[in-house]
Amino acid sequence: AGESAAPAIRLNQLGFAPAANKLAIVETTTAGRFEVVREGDGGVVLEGELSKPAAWAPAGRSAAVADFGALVAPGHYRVRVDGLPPSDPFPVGPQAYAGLADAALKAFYFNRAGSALEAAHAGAYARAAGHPDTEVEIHPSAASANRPAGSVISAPGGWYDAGDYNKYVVNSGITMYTLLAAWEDFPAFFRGRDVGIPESGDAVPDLLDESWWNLRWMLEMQDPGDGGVYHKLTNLRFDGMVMPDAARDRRYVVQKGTAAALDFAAVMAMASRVYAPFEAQFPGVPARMRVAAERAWEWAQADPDVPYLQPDDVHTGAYGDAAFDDEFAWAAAELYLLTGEAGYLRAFEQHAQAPAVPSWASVGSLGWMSLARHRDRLPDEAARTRIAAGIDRLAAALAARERDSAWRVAMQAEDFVWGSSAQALNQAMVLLQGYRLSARREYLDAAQSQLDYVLGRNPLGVSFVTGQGLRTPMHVHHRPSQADGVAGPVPGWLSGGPNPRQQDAGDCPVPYASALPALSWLDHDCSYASNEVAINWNAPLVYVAAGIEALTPA
Ligand code: G3I
Ligand code: 9MR
Repeated sequence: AGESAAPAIRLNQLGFAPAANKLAIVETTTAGRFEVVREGDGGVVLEGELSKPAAWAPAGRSAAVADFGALVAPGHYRVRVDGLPPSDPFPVGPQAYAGLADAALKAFYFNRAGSALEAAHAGAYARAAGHPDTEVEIHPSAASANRPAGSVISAPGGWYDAGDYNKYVVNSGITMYTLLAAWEDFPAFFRGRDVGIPESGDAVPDLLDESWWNLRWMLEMQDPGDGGVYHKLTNLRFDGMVMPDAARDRRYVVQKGTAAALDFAAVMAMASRVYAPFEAQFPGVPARMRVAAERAWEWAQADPDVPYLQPDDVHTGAYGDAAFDDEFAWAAAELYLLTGEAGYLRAFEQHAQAPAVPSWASVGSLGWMSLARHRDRLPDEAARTRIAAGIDRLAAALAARERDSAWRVAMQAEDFVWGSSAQALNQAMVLLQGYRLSARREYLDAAQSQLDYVLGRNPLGVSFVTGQGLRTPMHVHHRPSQADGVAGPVPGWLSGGPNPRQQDAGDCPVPYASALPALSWLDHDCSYASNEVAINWNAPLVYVAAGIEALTPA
């Protein structure tokens, strides 16, 4: 169903839980009525008035809202409006997004570096191992007294970052936060899941087994000599569009930097806390993570302003960032929660800015969210109030934007950046944080609305997750998906989404159909700027799918 035309009535292609808010968007300029009909006998189960049509700048189109939240009976339905083709059929029923959360987590397994994927777990996507990374060269930019340029280290495992085969510490930062936060916020959901990875069925939830695959790689990215952390493990140039085992270029660790050290410190401090109850399965690991976090923090105290500067001979992803207050704030927050030392809380207060929707380069709000989650460990009521209020302000602003937009989404033109689908989901994560703190139903509904956007209630009528929905991306920029000889893409991956900058236009043989922010998407494997996949984009998909599943009332 990948290429069929999108209908004028758009909705979440996976449907809804019975108690969820339920919206459809009708592309129309005229007011009118809508009805919801049962699949099968066509019986009308609900009628209502469309909202007054309004424009939405990112799509340059007018739309009206059909609100059918009153429909709670499980079943299969369509939305109908006179003069338009009916919507796709959609289900209402329990466990609406449990399978989505599983698939989104399973995608990380499919991107494991240094591991064969066996058919028992990977099915049609079974493949040989690639990139063992047991002999990785120290790039001249990363040389130190104990590890001179050209010497060799071992840093196996981890996930491929995205559609490429390199491994980047900074992008692993927000990714690990989001996955471990999903565990901390929704343990009951994840405790019961079996996503079919080699470790499924052991004493550790699959979410934490899969996360360990990347954490154990990250630990090797720290120089034992000085505690500094390499920015990335990479080829000098991107691999061709081949399977992992056919990609044999030499691998390097490149330049230590402040962002890598602090993201690493934050992740290891958080992971030390999260894995502590699993000491029996990971003996010695929480303590090792704590030491690693403290050493990286100390490195950054001594080198507080070392941006990543891409060496001339390195041409892979940069993940360059020159502002470190947010990384300091996040790492300080996690280290405070791990150690209880007041100095870290002072450091958080010194560096923290008002929370913003997070991204790989903007991680300050991750510290706010961790402190809010563990606010019982804050020293006093004033601190607890301040942290909760900071998150609530951002959630309230996003909910107001969602409420006031014609497409009922907080996304505005400037949110359509490289990875806009994840921007929508990170907005949803903030809304869910706000909901957890205040139980304001409008925050949960707005988060649902953001997920609806990603799953098809958008001007393209596409569910941006491979294999999840009726019209999904078929040609993501993802080397295994392109090279494996299987017709469909590897499932469970979030496409980056519309990005009007179109930085890949020169590499694409076909033009984008539109330059409008919300329409600037190309389902072609050339399109790394709008149709790549990435671990930091899939992580909020895991978080939001599980969170809405867990938080929507039964
Ligand atoms: O910093 C400017 C900001 O000031 C401005 O407001 C904004 C407006 O669009 O642009 C900002 O810079 C953008 C930057 O991301 C930060 O969001 C750049 O235009 C944009 O080109 C850049 O895109 C990054 C892209 O790599 C190219 O470097 C993406 O965020 C990042 O997700 C992506 O990551 C790649 C890795 O490099 C390699 N692996 C695949 C991965 C996913 O495509
Ligand atoms: O495949 C690469 C993708 O993972 C990156 O996100 C993207 C931007 O850095 O670059 C892709 O590689 C392309 C390169 O930048 C330009 N020549 C074509 C490469 C493959 O499409």
